Amino acid sequence: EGQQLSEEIRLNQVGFYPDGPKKAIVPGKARGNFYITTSDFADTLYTGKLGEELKSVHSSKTTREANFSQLKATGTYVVAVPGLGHSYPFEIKQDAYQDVAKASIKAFYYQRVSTALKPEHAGKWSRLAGHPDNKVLVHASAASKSRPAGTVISSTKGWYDAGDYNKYIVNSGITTATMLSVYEDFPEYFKTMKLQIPESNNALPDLLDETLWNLRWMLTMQDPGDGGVYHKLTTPQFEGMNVKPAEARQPRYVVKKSTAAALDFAAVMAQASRVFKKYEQELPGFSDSCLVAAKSAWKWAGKNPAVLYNQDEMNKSFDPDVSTGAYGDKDVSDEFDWAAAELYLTTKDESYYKAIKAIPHKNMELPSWGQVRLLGYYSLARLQNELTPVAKKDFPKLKTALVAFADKLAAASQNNAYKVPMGSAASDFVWGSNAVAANQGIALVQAYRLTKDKKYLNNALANLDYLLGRNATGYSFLTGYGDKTPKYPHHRLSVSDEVEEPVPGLLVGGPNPGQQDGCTYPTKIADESYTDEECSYASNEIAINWNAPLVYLASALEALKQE
Ligand code: 9MR
Repeated sequence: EGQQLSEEIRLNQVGFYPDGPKKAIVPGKARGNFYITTSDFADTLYTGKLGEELKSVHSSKTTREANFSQLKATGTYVVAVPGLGHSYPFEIKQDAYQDVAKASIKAFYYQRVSTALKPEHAGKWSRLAGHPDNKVLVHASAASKSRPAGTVISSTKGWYDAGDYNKYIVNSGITTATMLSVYEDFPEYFKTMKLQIPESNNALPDLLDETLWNLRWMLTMQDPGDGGVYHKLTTPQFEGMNVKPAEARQPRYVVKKSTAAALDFAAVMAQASRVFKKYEQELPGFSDSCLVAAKSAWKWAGKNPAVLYNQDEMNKSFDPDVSTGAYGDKDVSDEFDWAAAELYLTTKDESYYKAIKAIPHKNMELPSWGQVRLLGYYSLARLQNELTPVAKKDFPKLKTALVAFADKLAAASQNNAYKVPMGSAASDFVWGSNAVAANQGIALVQAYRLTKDKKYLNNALANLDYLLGRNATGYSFLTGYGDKTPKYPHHRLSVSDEVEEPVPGLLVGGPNPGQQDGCTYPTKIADESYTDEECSYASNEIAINWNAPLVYLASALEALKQE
């Protein structure tokens, strides 16, 4: 019985750890026993009972849990449910998410700007160089005394932000910080990881080499005349979906300095200065340059504390009009706190710490490109043993707040149709909801690091299960990893090349009932509002700030699995 594939059985399509929790979610109409069999159905290794009926908070659907955590033998299996069918085959193995961790980092290499990708590194996704960005124009909105409008500057390298070809400092901020943070939290794990990138044979861990590609670009976005940082480097309009990097001809501009850009830049550069201090020999002076850049951006922000990026306003006064991504944050108080925390941790100068408004702030909000306060808290927690007296005194309160934040997430997974922290609130399903799931995972890993309570790690893992298939859509949202994965992401690199499969290792945005792209969706139900179509930039685009928290989550689970 059960020998026909049922996509209604939802589970992490990549696999499970032998000693970890293992769950599939099946429709509520199923009842009775379920079986774990070998993928040829010959042997039944485990018989379990489906759980109580669980109600979705987003639709009238109900589910039941099939818990087979007790099965620990490595192998390839299916979940079989009488009357329903069987799941995709899945593996129980050590290092279950090692490939996911590596692929999600390698995806950043595929996003590199200003360079050719060679076959020995990129395989069939090799491509010609594009967007040299060595002749970028200063947009009228960004003109300064030393750099009047039309000045040509060089601003090469960096990562393409997403499915488009532009580079945005605000979004690079959280992304690059998340990459540096996973390294700072788990340096041992990255020591030997090889990604087959051009720098794989140098002395730096590949993760840091990849991150350097973007840091080098970010540094060029600071006006040396005053320390201000351009908000973005962009074409006036998005390129067509079929334009390859090497064929793109629109002029590129650096656009308007903003407070958010200066502060995100300051935070990242302060953290980079810390991380690369150990590599003085390989990168002489780099760490110091980062700190100098961070301090002058911080000073600029102090003098210009409320320059918010408002594209419509900008277009009223300056030509040419710019219609690409805005990343227009309207509240930069969290950016001030984050930059202050990173500058404090790198310099141990308490005047930076005193610039943080309150520790902890009463609004604990999950990190996203526009909400970065917790990034600073994570760093304070990471370096808790290095705090000076003022900060040390506050730390117990901060720890309590971080753990309480994770407690809410962990509790939410208890009354959720997929038994995951993600999606308990309708507000989780924003544009880029998959990054909400991944960032919740990071918050849970942080709580685990503070308490060593496995509950947090298991809930972080549950959100990875969510991303890799245990969700209301039945997709594993990571290109190339899982059985049912996005084939048509809104991603110019994947659309414009001649390769059938999309670039691998990219996390798509995920369910978003906003449906701002006007594509055809299967439903308006929040947790199912996803469509695997090129047109769907609101649910099926990829973005560096969505990949980075997946890098963190998968790498952290791999690094911590022995504990
Ligand atoms: O991730 C961004 C999301 O939070 C916003 O709601 C959305 C609309 O402003 O923009 C998203 O960011 C896009 C950016 O503006 C341009 N590059 C692609 C990004 C991902 O869709």
